[in-house]
Amino acid sequence: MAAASDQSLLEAVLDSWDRSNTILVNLLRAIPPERLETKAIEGGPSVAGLFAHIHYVRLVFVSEDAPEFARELPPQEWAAERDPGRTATLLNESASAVRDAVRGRVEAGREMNLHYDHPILLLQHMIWHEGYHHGQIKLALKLAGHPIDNQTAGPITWRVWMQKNPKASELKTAKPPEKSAS
Ligand code: NI
Repeated sequence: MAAASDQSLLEAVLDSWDRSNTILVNLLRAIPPERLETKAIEGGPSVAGLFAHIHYVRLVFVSEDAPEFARELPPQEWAAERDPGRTATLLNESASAVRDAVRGRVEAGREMNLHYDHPILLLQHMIWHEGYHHGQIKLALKLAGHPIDNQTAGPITWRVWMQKNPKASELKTAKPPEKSAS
């Protein structure tokens, strides 16, 4: 396969990751802050805890598989952040770490250190993992009597995957911030 074609496939894969993170952050922003403590079952994780878990898992896999792109791990996997704005910032940062790790290892032609037959599988694993928890979050809200209706969910989730030439405003959260200096 020609190198140019490889590059365009990589960009498409990275775009899929950006869209997946946008959808996750859009879901977070669609949930009233007072409902972040909702749980599907007694003793299970809260909605806020699930978002924290997603962030943590991203960073653990980056640290294990491409440590040159590792960022500081939160002290606790399920430590729920109460401020959705802060959670959104963290999710954008960990999305950026995954993106950098996958791009870095693909472009360097290097394998991941511990898992995966190809660096792109890290990204696809995270998309699968986060879709799994996305459904759990929506179900928890539904069971608590606060469903996100389809009119709200459609444009901020499925449409982000499918639409061609998404408008810049809708992609804004898709672009993780540039890596911070810290
Ligand atoms: Ni999980």
